[in-house]
Amino acid sequence: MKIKIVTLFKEMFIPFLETSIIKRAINNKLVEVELVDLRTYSNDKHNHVDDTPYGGGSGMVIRVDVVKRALDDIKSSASKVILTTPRGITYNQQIANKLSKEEEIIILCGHYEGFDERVLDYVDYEISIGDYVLTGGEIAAMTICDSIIRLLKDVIKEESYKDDSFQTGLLEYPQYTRPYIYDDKKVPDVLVNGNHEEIRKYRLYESLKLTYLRRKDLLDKYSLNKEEEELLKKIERETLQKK
Ligand code: 6GU
Repeated sequence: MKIKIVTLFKEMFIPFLETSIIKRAINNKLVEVELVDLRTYSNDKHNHVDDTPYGGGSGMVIRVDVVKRALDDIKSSASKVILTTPRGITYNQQIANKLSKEEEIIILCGHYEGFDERVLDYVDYEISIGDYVLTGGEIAAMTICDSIIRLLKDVIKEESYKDDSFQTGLLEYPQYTRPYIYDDKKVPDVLVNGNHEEIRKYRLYESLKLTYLRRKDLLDKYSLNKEEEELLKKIERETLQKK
């Protein structure tokens, strides 16, 4: 996969691209990431990419002609163009899974100033990463990149993400490692007994319980199998008793 990021702040991406799993994925050629400076596509001598808004008001607006020149230069027939904006659809794992199957994506980093509305004619998706406002789309672009890159073949072992919160539709079960006792708290017995069937059942139960207690909205979308239905009934009974 190829990811092109169009931004006025390329430097923000350097530590992100040069650390840990993302760095390794790039070095192993599992993904190619290109940083594109929008300013290169300005056509005035001061390298302006924005101008004052029609109708007046404070702030500046990114010009559509500058963005279009950038896209014309870097777009291929396979590219999907994403604009990061708080107005977009809220990003989630399902969108990450879908985007991870694309050959090439271009991410246009939004800006607190905003883009000329006509930019939308050249964009496939408008994406927000949640209901809060960032000063620019760079952190959103990194979030999107990170979540996509980790899903690409050979970047991490599939076992590492198949139980992820949201990948299954349930929140992930709790994990423990050494020490066995810490501050008088022991690791649950079932995890040290070596009975794999019991461990599987315990983890499923804990996953369901966390999701039930914290994210009922996820559970409503999830289709339960027979075993999960039984476990959930038990969880419902137990929480009612506690109240
Ligand atoms: Cl994509 N951009 C900005 N500026 N703020 C956001 C966002 C994006 N997603 C959530 N807040």
